[in-house]
Amino acid sequence: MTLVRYPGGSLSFGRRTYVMGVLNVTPDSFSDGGDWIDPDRAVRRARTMVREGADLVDVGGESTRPGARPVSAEEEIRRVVPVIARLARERILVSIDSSKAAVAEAAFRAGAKILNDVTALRGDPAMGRLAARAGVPVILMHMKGSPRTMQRNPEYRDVVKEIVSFFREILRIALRAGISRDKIILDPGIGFGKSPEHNLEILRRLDEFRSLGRPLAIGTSRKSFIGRALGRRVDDRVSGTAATVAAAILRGADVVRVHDVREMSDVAHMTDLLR
Ligand code: HH2
Repeated sequence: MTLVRYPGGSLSFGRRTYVMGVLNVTPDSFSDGGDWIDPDRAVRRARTMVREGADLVDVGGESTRPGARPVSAEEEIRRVVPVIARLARERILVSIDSSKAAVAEAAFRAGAKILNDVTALRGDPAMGRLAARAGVPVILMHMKGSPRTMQRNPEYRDVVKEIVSFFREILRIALRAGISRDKIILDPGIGFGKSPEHNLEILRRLDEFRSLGRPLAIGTSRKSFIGRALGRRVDDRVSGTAATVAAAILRGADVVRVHDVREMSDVAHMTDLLR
């Protein structure tokens, strides 16, 4: 069992899978853009996700979908902070999905307890030290390139080996910034600079990341490789997502980041019983 402490509590990995519900407070996210931009609706959605089995809610104010338009820190803060503050008051565990230190800092001040950084500290030189000072767990995700360019014909010799080496290097960088090893969670970044075949291979070989000795998070929910495999539009990928969630859990995923919380909580619970 691996205990990961956040300010005021802890997650104990190894016993069961944690379900992270996605809350995009954005006008342009790939599957739910515009749905939760209104703070009241966002808070209601978060409450529903918790009722349906989410252990934590991942709040983001900037879309990272391929080609997404960057957003200023001020705009991102304006979107996420009021929502986080209200969720924190209701004791809902919140992670902040951001690559900007100013946004993360405002989010921690509003009550977010976990950092989810899709750039793995590379997006903002101040992020590592900020996370260290805040004493929060940090999800470090692999991405090849930037959201603007990442889907332009990504190539790897061996996608899993390359991500493992990336994680080794990024762990060193995180430790140098003062983040303790036992606060780190790794995520191979499904869909971030990967072809559909790369995403499938990562999922088939997910157990190879276990050698790094840290909990694994994975975000397959509704992503385009599922649409490509099944010929389904973004609002019709729940079954495909369920298959990926079950497969990931059987190969060692500790956190699954999902939009369809009710369905994926069932999948996670059932798969945990079969593991
Ligand atoms: N995927 C997305 C965003 N954040 N964080 C982690 N750790 N892992 C992921 O796979 C991941 C992530 C993209 O999905 P979504 O938030 O639904 O869309 P958008 O970036 O368009 O807001």
